[in-house]
Amino acid sequence: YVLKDSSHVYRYVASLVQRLWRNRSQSVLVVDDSPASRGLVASWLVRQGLRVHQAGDGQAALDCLSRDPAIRLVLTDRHMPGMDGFGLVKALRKLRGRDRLAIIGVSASEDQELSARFLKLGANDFLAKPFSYEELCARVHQNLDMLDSLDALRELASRDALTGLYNRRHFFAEGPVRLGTPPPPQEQHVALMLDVDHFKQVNDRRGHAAGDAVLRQMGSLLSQHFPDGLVARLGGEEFAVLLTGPLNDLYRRAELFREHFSQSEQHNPVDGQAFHCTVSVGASPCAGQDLDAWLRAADARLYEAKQGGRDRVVW
Ligand code: GH3
Ligand code: MG
Ligand code: MG
Ligand code: MG
Repeated sequence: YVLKDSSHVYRYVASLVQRLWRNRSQSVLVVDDSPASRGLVASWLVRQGLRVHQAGDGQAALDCLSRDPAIRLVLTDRHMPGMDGFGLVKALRKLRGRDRLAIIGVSASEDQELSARFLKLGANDFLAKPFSYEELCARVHQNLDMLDSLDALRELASRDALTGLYNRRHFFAEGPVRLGTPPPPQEQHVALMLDVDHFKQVNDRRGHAAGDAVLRQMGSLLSQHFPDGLVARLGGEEFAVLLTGPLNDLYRRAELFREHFSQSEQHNPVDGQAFHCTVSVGASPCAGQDLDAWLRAADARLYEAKQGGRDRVVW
């Protein structure tokens, strides 16, 4: 069998390994006032390799979720003392959307409306008691797979395809979040705007592939130098970094980066020729709460760097 269709076997093993790895890293929460049925469901999920928490009512479930924010899926009973299943779904949805936390409503009631009410309140799915081990596993995995797909899509939508850095969309979504967090004492938020010097010449003289290689090199050096920063390619050969730290430190790091980039050898992937590129950097400490104004200030410094002869950092 292995010899007849090895690629099929490979795919199967790969998906199995992926699922086991995924399960190990994911927590689920089982909420039911009956210790017996809660325990049974929990043991079935443990058998699937998942990390399982248990809670006896809605409030205990909320406490559990705040203790372990890594919980990805909640299975909840309908009838419970105190906060019941419907109350819990409503409360959970205020904390996290359908695309971040999966909720499966569970109940023994014969009421036909029950599943619809669970779904209308924000549950992703519904299981009617009694259910089999197979059905539980199928629903849990389908919901976890959906969350994984959405995570993968979100990641893809936030990245620049050429450099792997964050893209403009993500930068302008996350920038204000960073800006809204006050820096520790003695530290400041600083924006760097970076632009490759005479990049058009690289394209014109050496070809577009050589230009792309420079951009990828820029991406990898930026990630290497600023792992603590919000690093993005804003477009073309223009990059931005938001950093937090003591001003002197950040100044030194920006200078070190410029030097490293200018000294590193670039390679034309077409003819193998080596060449060098430089970068100009404008830096501005943050004043106020407006990301656009902050970036305009850094951009004005970048313009000065270009006017001043390029291959330099201007503050
Ligand atoms: P300066 O030193 O003043 O910044 O000059 P420059 O030549 O770097 O600036 P200019 O804005 O004139 O040129 C930018 C060039 O970047 C033009 C465009 O063709 C090129 N470019 C934009 N995006 C890409 C890309 O994804 N790949 C490649 N290879 N080139 C790109
Ligand atoms: Mg109950
Ligand atoms: Mg430019
Ligand atoms: Mg340029």
